[in-house]
Amino acid sequence: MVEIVDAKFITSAPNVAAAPESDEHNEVVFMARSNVGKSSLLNALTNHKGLAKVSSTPGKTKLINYFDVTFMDRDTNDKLIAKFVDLPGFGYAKVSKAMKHDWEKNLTDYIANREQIKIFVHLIDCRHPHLDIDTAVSEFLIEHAREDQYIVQIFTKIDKLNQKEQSALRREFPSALMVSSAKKRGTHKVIKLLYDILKESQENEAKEEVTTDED
Ligand SMILES: Nc1nc2c(ncn2[C@@H]2O[C@H](COP(=O)(O)OP(=O)(O)OP(=O)(O)O)[C@@H](O)[C@H]2O)c(=O)[nH]1
Ligand SMILES: [Mg+2]
Repeated sequence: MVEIVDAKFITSAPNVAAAPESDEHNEVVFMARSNVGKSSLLNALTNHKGLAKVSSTPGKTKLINYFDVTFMDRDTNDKLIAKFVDLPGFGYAKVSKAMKHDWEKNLTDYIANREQIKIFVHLIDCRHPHLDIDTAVSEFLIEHAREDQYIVQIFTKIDKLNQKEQSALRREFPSALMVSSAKKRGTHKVIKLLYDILKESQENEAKEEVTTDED
């Protein structure tokens, strides 16, 4: 079993220019419409109640927050270090138009220009799987993701659907994951998937370094 054994806040940045420097491609970016449950999921994944602030007032997280996260494979004792990045929620209606524009520009800049991103995690409220804004985000990601980057879709608050509704959603989005941070369901699958992607890409990068060294 893979677990996250350590997670700590490193820093906040207002934009991509102020993001922490790093040579690694090990960032997992969490993006969601405001109030979808992003902070709750970060806390559930890392088993750390107060890591990311959960709020009942949408749009509270306005900075890009960075966390150092240590994965551990309990079967092999392999460790892997990554960064989780909590992006500000998008599509929050109650901010002024100008502010909304700045905010969205900031986010799209970040997604398109932050080299270190390995995985985009797009969180969607399971009760509203077809919102225009989420479709727009999906399309933006598909268009902008590099060949070596991954997109993972996760439906949140799955405890709000009954079994029948869950099955229907699963049939419609067969490659998406489903979680409930409140009931701690689905979190292990998320951790395992992120770990497997990060691990494989780390090994590939190591191989590439060897080949370039030999040139
Ligand atoms: N039922 C249920 N409620 C949840 C779940 N996850 C989060 N919530 C609730 O949804 C609300 C928003 O949760 P947050 O984790 O703060 O959401 P966020 O996406 O980080 O929101 P912003 O940072 O404001 O954009 C809170 O009231 C949470 O308690 C879940 O799995 N199930
Ligand atoms: Mg939040």
